[in-house]
Amino acid sequence: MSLQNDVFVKVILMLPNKAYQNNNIGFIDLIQNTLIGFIILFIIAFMMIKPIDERPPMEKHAQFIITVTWDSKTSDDVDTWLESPEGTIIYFKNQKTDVAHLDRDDIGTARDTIEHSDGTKEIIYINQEILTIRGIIVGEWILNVHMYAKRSSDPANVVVTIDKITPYERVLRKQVKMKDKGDEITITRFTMDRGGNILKTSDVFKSLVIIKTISSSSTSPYIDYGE
Ligand SMILES: [Ca+2]
Repeated sequence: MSLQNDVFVKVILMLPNKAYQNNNIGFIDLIQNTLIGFIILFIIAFMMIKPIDERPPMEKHAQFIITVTWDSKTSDDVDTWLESPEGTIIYFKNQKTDVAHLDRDDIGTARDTIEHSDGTKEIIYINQEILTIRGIIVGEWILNVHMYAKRSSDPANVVVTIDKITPYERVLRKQVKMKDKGDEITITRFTMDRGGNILKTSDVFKSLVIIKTISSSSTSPYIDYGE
């Protein structure tokens, strides 16, 4: 028993009625034990409180990787064109936007030579453009390929894939042949919902090159098929 209780008990014992004194000592012990019980429960409850995470919730974005690959040893220049539901067109002159970006404009074998640190040069044959969709815009997206420069005599075999990253899913794989300079093909038109899911697709042709040509002609001349 604590010092405070000893003092309190001594005061109680000074009262004349012995029975009354004994009853009060028992009552004091009951109050004390109940109070200790509440304190223990309060400590346990406090320890079980989950700390509040003040960090903002991580925003999840669906990510799509569009890959356009064609014959590795040709100097043909295929271009990737993508129109978002808002009407933004991503292509070699508008490579970086808020929701999508084109990694580079592959112009064929002309840029396939790399120079190492020791000065030696190596040719890595790869003709490929990669376009990444980093956000969700509900509506219809249109993906085209365009033969900007046709330097080889054989038709170009162009393979287009669309991969959803989270969770991974191969959305599309399509191969087309492009014979002439200026050829433009709508690979797919796909409708995206709020969850980043592809609801439906079609391949009804819509020229994006012509749209950009017309919209650019009022401000600056757009050279369509120049090399
Ligand atoms: Ca290109």
